[in-house]
Amino acid sequence: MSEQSDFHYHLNATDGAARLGEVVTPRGTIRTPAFMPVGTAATVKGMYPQQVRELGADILLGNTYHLMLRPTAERVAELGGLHEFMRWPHPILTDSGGFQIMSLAGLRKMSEKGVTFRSHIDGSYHELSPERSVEIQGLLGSDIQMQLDECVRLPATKDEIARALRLSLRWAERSKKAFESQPKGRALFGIVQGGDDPQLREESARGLIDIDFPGYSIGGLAVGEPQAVMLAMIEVVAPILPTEKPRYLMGVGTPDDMIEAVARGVDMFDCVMPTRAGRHALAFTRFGKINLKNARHANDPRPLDEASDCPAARDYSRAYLHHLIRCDEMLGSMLLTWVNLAYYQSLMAGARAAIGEGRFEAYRVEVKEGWARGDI
Ligand code: PRF
Repeated sequence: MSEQSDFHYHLNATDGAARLGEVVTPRGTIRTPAFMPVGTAATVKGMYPQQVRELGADILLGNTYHLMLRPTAERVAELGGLHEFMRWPHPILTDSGGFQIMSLAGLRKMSEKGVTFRSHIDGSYHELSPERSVEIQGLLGSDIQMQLDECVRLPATKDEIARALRLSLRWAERSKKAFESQPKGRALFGIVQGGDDPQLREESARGLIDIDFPGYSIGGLAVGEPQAVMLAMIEVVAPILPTEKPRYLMGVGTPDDMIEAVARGVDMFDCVMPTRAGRHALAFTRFGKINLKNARHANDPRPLDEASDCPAARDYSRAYLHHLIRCDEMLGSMLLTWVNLAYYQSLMAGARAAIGEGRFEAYRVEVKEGWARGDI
């Protein structure tokens, strides 16, 4: 495979700490800052792949944990890999499974070797080691893979955070070794842990940089700490990370979290928020959050945002959306998921344009004023 098709990152412009760039993979280029819609079970719930693409998504996220249980990585591989299986030919990033085991699985046991856990679906026992996680992500055909890590919820003691980050560093090394046999052009990211402790964050980042990865994830945030703590940890980690590699803030977040993280040098995000909130009647717009369950929308003929490019935000009345939700109609979930993913993508497109033109600070102020003003 040529140099050209190898995985790499291009930093095209900076504006303060904010970065405009491109992550180049053989399956396509990811324009950063990027939001990656979550396609946990080989589907972005309620959306057609082509529709997600048309909103401007360059990459989706898939989950080792869910896919190893159903339909299994081996089955996906036999069926041609995850891209072919779900008919998404563009890049896919997969999470390693540890975080999902912690939040979803029953009975878990952590050891140096890995994690054993019980499936949340049928209670069956499974094992996940750093090596097996990378093997599964390889079988899926993931373009950007994550090391297996241990994420501790906050608040936690310094000892507990230190133990988890050091275990994650040892797993990072094993993951990298296991990844060596995979085809060129794919990437494995190390994951920075270290909780809410600046010293431990630095230890984690430096340890991963010594091992050397083509990109770095920032994990262990948005797990119970205030936003100010999360942002402070990004301010510790981002300046240590190599400028020529992409940085991915895992599982974050709200539009405000993303704008603030971009301002501190983060390139990639994923979160279930736009899709999950959409299934729960919550719309993200440039006027802030709008809860369509609220009876005040029952007779409102206005669309969510008449100036939006998204048909779901522009062409359907709030009264109709409210009605669909009241009746538990699946179109209600589909339209609001569409609205939210369109908004998340437009927020990132706006950030990229602003960074390129050296006006990111003005953009940040402008979007925040819109959320503060509200929709009426
Ligand atoms: N580790 C992994 N996946 C994650 C996280 C983490 O720390 C988070 C934390 N916000 C979300 N997803 N592997």
